[in-house]
Amino acid sequence: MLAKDTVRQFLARCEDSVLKGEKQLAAELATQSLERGYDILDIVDNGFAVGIRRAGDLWEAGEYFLPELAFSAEAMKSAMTVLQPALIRADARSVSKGVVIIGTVQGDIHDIGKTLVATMLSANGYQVIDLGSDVPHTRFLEEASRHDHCFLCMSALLTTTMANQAQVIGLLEQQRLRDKVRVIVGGAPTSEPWAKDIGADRYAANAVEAVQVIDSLI
Ligand code: B1M
Repeated sequence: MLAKDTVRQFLARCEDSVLKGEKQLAAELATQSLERGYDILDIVDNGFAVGIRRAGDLWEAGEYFLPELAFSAEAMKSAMTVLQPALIRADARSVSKGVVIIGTVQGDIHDIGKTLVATMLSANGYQVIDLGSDVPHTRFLEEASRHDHCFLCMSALLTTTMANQAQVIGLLEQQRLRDKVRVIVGGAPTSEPWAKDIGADRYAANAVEAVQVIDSLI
């Protein structure tokens, strides 16, 4: 019981460090979570990520200004930088299960969730080619054309950029690449029906689901 309370308090501190945009503290807490042997995914999902989402809610409510949201994002990223190598080490497989190309679509610079998905896929034995954020459609196509078979994961966090996922799929079809690429879409405004509408192979709601979905497509 005491241990549970301690973890809960620790998660609250992680959340708070991101909410308040305390970059150094977030990195320190991430380091401590490794030293204490906590479940890293739990720390990310139920600690740091809660903080960044709350910051977004405050921004939407007009209580935070954009610089405050940006500070929160910086704090989240500093924690992720500490945790990423451990996430990969935690579950790394020696043989690649396949190539995954991942990126956030054009016009969209949100990269925290995409990077978490990329990290989890690497940790689960995929060779991940991370194209970053604000990725031009042609860049996805260029990379896909280099591989015999691959998975393409597109992230979109804005309702104004999610349509770019559909455009990339259209271009894959036009260039006759669609048959050798399995397309999985994700990001907060996207959904299972959206994936069906635009002709994606699957939708994944989060990083863990992305691994499960791609495993099921092999
Ligand atoms: Co922005 N932003 N933002 N933002 N931001 C949102 C998305 C918003 C919902 C905030 C809000 O209004 N509450 C809103 C979008 C509204 C809408 O479209 N309907 C918004 C807006 C409007 C904007 C700007 C337009 C603001 C402005 O300039 N006026 C601007 C856009 C700039 C641009 O992209 N062109 C902007 C800017 C920013 C910051 C730079 C300040 C910063 C981004 C920093 C960065 O990423 N480097 C930021 C942030 C931090 C957010 C919120 C608060 C948090 C996003 C995040 O990192 N979440 C966000 C509000 C929110 O999400 N509640 C918001 C944590 C992350 C772990 O979760 O990204 O959801 P998430 O990823 C999850 C799943 O979605 C899924 O798995 C991940 C892990 O579990 N997933 C995938 C994601 N990608 C996947 C790909 C897959 C599978 C699963 O492939 C198969």
